[in-house]
Amino acid sequence: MGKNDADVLILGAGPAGLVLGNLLRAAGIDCVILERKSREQVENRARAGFLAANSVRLLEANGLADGLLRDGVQHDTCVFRYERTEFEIKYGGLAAGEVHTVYPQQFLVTDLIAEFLARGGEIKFGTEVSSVSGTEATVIADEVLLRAEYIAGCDGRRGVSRRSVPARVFRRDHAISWLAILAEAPPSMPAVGYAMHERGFAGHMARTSTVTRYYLEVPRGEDPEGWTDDRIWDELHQRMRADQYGPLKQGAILERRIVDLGSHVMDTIQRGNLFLAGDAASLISPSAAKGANLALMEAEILAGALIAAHHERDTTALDRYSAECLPRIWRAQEFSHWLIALLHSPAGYDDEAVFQRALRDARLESLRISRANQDFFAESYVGI
Ligand code: RFL
Repeated sequence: MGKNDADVLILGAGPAGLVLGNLLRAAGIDCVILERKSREQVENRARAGFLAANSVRLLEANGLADGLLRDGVQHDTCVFRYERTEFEIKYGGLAAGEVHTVYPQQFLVTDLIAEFLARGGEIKFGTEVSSVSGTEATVIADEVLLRAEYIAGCDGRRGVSRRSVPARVFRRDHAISWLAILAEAPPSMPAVGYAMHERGFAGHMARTSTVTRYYLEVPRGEDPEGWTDDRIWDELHQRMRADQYGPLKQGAILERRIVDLGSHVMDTIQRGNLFLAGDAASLISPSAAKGANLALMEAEILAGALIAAHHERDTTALDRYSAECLPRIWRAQEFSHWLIALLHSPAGYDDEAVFQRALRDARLESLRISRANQDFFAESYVGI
């Protein structure tokens, strides 16, 4: 280890940092993960659930998929409900031929922590990083200076490592907010339901046989505590047109939080010996379920580049890390923007609102009747 505290210091024990750490440990690289929360907190943080086929392949190929292959559920269906009708896209049977595996993120994180420790990795929980230097390859954690050969900034959307990379940052606020709800209730439909209603968007995403995620579009600045269980179910029933298509399976609301839909992309995601991955590198709205999948893809690319640099002193892939990741990040962003435009449209009856809703209905109609449109959707939805 020499004068360094580790070969690679990883900031953040989320999906990005933990996959990276596991791949580096498998290649015999010494790495330490610094995580500000406790182990219990990170193992209980419910967020994503939809893993793309490529993410599953990556986890399987690296011995990280036992839990998700055992308990994950494959989903290949998406339902769109709107004023005119309801239709279903079975994307698993379309051109891309791929499905999602639904496995809650906190289960994946729990598995990845256990495996990283079994591979001899070290995680310092409850350790807050306050600054990072990519040029010096140092971090300050709990007022102690730590050194490494390389630093991986996997500390998410509110981490410190992003601020240490002088990059051009492209931000987009979609000016849309969702109330993200976790309900202790079985899914009400196979996999994903998107409902467009004059009261606003409502979404349904399967999680496990006993927990389902729902979303409700709400005004910006809404207080989640103003949403009682009854009010949530009433609103979901209206927007998902339960009268017409059957009631939702109800249960206690376990979590309600506001998610402001926004994106940011940094161009570049590296500086000296500091490399960003996951939400630290780019933020994407949860509409298309891409965030955790991008995090895994970047962790894989970064692991390969760090292994080549450490073992073979070949930094070609590290030098190209941003160039390798950014086109994939932009493709995910493009689809996420497309989907946001499909799912939301202004209320009211002025010309602009009616025009926007007519365009939205035309897009839905193309998706409903055109196999080519459905193939595009399937490939973009499940691919990364
Ligand atoms: P994470 O998971 O946020 O982990 C970052 C970690 O860094 C720690 N940290 C620090 N540690 C030390 N010092 C500091 N200064 C630190 N600052 C931060 C944090 O405590 C944390 O443990 O980032 P990562 O690894 O990049 O993973 C990204 C994913 O978590 C995220 O993209 C997804 O959850 C987004 N997302 C979804 N993605 C999907 O692919 N499919 C989905 O279905 C999906 N659903 C969602 C989502 C995100 C949601 N929210 C909460 C915005 C649903 C929701 C509601």
